[in-house]
Amino acid sequence: MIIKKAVYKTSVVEKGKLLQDDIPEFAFVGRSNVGKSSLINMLVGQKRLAKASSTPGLTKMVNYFDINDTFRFVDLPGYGYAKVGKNQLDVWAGLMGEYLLGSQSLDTVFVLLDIRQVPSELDKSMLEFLIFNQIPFMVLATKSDKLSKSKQIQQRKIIAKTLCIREELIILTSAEKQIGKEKVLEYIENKVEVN
Ligand SMILES: Nc1nc2c(ncn2[C@@H]2O[C@H](COP(=O)(O)OP(=O)(O)O)[C@@H](O)[C@H]2O)c(=O)[nH]1
Ligand SMILES: [Mg+2]
Repeated sequence: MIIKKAVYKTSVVEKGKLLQDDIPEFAFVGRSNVGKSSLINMLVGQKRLAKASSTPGLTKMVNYFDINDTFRFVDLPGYGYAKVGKNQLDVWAGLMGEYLLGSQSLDTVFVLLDIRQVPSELDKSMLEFLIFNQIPFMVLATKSDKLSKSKQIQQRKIIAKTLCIREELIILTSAEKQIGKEKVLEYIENKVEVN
């Protein structure tokens, strides 16, 4: 699939205001700084559609992008900054939880993980949440350019094991080196076709 058109639609900061249109949505979640904005930009072939920020975790909003007039990318708030621990539940009580449980058009959640790191407790609870709620997901391991090929394969095994998922659910990506673009777009194309 070729992305011919990708435009910013809107941002939502308040609960109750999320879009409910009949357009399939592919959402991106992950820890702040994991490379979410960079990956969205890489997929659509634009430098700054989703802003890559160097001050992570400041804005808690849901950003929508219309792609090829057929589906949407949804950039969800980054999690895991500052107050973890007793406020961990706030993650699910906030906009992200409302989106994940309430969006009628959600097709798949792309969970981004830094390929160099063992998934955090929050990453694990995100996966458990998606599985428990039967929300389809794929794991995108980001920044794979930072590791050698053999290290990438090794890390992918570790991530799969930590999350108790099959390795095939993990796509290796790099926004820097344009890795994984075809695989992700092919996945989306197949999902949009059957809908
Ligand atoms: N080497 C490398 N750096 C990346 C890659 N993707 C993102 N980064 C860097 O990681 C930082 C966070 O990226 P950003 O897209 O803003 O992350 P977000 O907070 O998840 O949206 C930035 O400094 C990016 O330049 C990648 O594929 N390779
Ligand atoms: Mg970002």
